[in-house]
Amino acid sequence: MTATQISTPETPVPPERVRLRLPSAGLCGVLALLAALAAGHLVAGFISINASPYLAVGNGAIDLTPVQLKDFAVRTFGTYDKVVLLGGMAAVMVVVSALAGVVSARSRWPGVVIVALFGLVGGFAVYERPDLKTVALLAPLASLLVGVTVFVVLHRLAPRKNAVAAGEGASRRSFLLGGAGVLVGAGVFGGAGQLISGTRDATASRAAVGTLKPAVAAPPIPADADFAKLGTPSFVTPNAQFYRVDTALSVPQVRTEDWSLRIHGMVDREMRYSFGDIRNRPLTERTITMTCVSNEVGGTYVSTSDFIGVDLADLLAEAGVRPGAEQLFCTSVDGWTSGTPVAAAVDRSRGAMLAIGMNREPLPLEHGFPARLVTPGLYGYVSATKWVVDIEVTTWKARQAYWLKRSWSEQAPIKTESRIDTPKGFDTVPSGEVRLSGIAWAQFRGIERVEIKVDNDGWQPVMLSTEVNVNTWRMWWAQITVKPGTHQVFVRATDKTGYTQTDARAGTVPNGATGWHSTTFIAS
Ligand SMILES: Nc1nc2c(c(=O)[nH]1)N[C@H]1C(S)=C(S)[C@@H](COP(=O)(O)O)O[C@H]1N2
Ligand SMILES: [Mo]
Repeated sequence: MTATQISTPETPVPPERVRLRLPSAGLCGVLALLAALAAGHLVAGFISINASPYLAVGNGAIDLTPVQLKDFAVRTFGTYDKVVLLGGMAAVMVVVSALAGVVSARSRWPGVVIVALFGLVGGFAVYERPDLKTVALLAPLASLLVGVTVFVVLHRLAPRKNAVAAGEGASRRSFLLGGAGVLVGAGVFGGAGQLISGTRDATASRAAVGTLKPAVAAPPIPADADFAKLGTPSFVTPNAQFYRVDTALSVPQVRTEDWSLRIHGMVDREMRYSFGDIRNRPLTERTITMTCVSNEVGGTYVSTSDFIGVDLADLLAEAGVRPGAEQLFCTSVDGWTSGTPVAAAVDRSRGAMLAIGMNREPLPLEHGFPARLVTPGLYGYVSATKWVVDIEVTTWKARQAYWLKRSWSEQAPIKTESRIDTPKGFDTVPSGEVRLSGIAWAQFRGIERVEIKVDNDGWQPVMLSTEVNVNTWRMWWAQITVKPGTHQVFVRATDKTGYTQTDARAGTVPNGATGWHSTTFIAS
């Protein structure tokens, strides 16, 4: 005991004297939150990083977010939508926990209750995840216990308002020391959780698969299949640039040895395939352009890859699809589901695949390693389950897939679309001859014609690239002559069924955007 502490009055202190200073009270809340999150993250490192209450709450928030808001987030922040979500959540949590501390200035109980509630929300979010077992609840439990304990301890250490000046110094010192300890501990334990989960990831498993050689290779892409020199995308999208859309906050980590695909439901024989079973079959390679239903007119959620895998129709034939079956209810390891029409999946002319590779490499982890579905001509949410582990052959009535429950359509053929890539909006180009370029797609029908309309002129056809196949995009270019000033160009495509894109604007919900893309540029 130091002399200063002995001099603290022993007489009961009036209530206003024991109040915490508000900044320290707020700090108690925030530090308890950090400690709780770190403890949960550490325990989750040993089970599954998705059991981390922070990620589980984020994933839960994604599933609960109204469809318009989610669509807005995907369109606005693109692949960063998840960073924005996690950052936003962190901000909200810090504010709420600081408030929890502040309202506990007099008594620790409000804060204890709020911190415990945080833990329960985390526990509920973990409990709700289809990919986690009951042991995963240990992570939010650790969060709850550590959060409450840290809060109580710091609350006891925190300097009191109006405390006798002599006692205050010591108290503030031990509080700051305790706080710093919590901060360092949270960093160390949270980081350890991240590292430990990293040792369980699928990177090594993917590397072990090695280069994939198809038995039936896709025809080589002709040199004039794109106009990349004029500003279109390259015909085949490099894996690292392939658009990514999914609801998974942390990329599911599935090692090949842990993966299998079950096909069951309205089938004659239930089938189960291991990764080896698939990989050792003769593999087929197909060049396919995928598109997301959330792609706005002029958007970038469209990419092309040489997918390697096996015919989905072969696997379904081995299982023996029974009459009356309508959809493949496909489940990802993270619980996400899609409903693919059986008719599209068994149509060999369409060529739906269980893919294990993109551009001769195993699937990148974020694109579904070890295996995913790809169904040409249908938007990804009904056709392209990543990390797929289960296919239940069933009816539309019996099962409702993830996005179907959230107001998107059951049937989702990709709409005929076109886009202008150059000039970009508000580019300035020399007047006179101007080159325009872009892309068009109408998967499984094929592009017949692309036209542009400059200012008030009529529609004029453009040059199309060599067609690779009807399931891929086609590039276009045109040369026009313009006077100095501002010009607006529209583009529209016609597919091989004779359908020409409508100018009627429709949003992405429920089954894909419509309308003509346009660009406005300045000729100087
Ligand atoms: N497991 C899982 N698979 C999924 C999704 C998802 O959220 N989870 N999103 C789908 C959607 S909406 C699209 S457009 C495609 C995108 O595939 P990509 O990320 O490889 O481009 O994946 C589909 N498969
Ligand atoms: Mo999508």
